[in-house]
Amino acid sequence: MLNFDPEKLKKDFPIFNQEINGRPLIYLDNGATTQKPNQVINEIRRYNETSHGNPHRGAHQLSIRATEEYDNAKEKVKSFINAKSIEEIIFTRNTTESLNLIAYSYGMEFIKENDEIVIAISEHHSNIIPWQKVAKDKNAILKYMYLDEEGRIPIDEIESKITSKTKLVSIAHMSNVLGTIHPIREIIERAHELGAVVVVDGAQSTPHIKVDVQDLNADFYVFSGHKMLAPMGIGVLYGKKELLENMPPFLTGGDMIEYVYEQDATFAPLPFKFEAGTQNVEGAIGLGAAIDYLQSVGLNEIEKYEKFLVEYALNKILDIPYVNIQGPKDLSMRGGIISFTIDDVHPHDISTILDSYGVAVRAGHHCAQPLMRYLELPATARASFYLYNTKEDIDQFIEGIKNVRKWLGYGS
Ligand code: 7TS
Repeated sequence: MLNFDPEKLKKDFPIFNQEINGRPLIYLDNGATTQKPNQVINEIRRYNETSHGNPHRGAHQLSIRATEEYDNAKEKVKSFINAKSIEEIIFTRNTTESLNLIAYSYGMEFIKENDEIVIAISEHHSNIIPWQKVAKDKNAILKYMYLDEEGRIPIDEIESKITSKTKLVSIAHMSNVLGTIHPIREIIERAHELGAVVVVDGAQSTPHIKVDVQDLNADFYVFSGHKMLAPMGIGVLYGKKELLENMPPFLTGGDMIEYVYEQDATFAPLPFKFEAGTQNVEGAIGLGAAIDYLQSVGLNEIEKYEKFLVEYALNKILDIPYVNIQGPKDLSMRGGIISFTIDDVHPHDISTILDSYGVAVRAGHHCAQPLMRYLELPATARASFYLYNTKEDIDQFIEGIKNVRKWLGYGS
């Protein structure tokens, strides 16, 4: 039994008060970005109407209020992922910026010639390109863990790729294409035994499953607000304090300094050392409100509900002979993402035809071109679920799928 009613919860999201092509909007592109509840929209409005100022810069009331609200949002993030202190929480723009910060600051400082960096073939470009750059600049080696036919990383692949030469492993907790939940606990244990640090790209996991960075023992954990009901332009980098303390600043300028002299400067303590310039305060406040909302439902409940939705959808899709599914069949290894193809139909046509049924799904390479090449697919269509999706949404999605080939003139 669920502790929330998805139909009722959906009413919190004003975007659903509209029709698309004469049908109720069915939003199944949550892997790309999510919608906002009134609780988040109203909180950002309240901040702008009562408390907007530049934090950490002034003694006047609005600056003080903005500082308190910004710091309070950081406290919420800290508790949400169970970090030890707010010194370990850096606000960035998004997952991409968080990964770049780690690559430029940690990678450029600590990766040396012939060191190995290990990632998975299923990574998003954001978790590939920064490591390509570090590997090229440092004459290091970028190695890939490959997947089995169900999109999982086999244990022997982990053991053969992560070795004593490995200095850093960077891995998505959940694949944005396959929905696979990777065995990051095992990967972290193996990497630590061999002295490597582990970066976890939590862009697709943090919104959907309970994340405890201390329990996982992740060295870095990154995610984006806009995939978890918050605005765009706010992201998070969690890093262990002892690592962050030894890393040089990424961006430099205002707010990240202690003393500045003509030729030199000393830097502010954590977390401010990594937060140069005026920050996205309303984004942070929106993220705080989104966390409150998610916690009021409960991450374990959300995960359970999404598993139900995926199972419901997969059972229906697997009955359709011309639809092919990517990713693990075992539900315990996958989250709320279903990538699929339809025989003889380009994924962009699937997306366009589903749009005429009011159903929003993504089509393309999903910013994972090496994975697409590995799977020998030009593209897939992808449905990705969240807590406001309902069984009826899936029924409408399936009805749309059953009509795709008919639209294009096939018999069935
Ligand atoms: N890592 C993963 C696993 C992602 O899914 C994404 C975004 C990113 C990093 C980058 O996040 P950003 O907020 O910095 O852009 N993934 C997707 C997607 O699957 N469709 O659109 C964006």
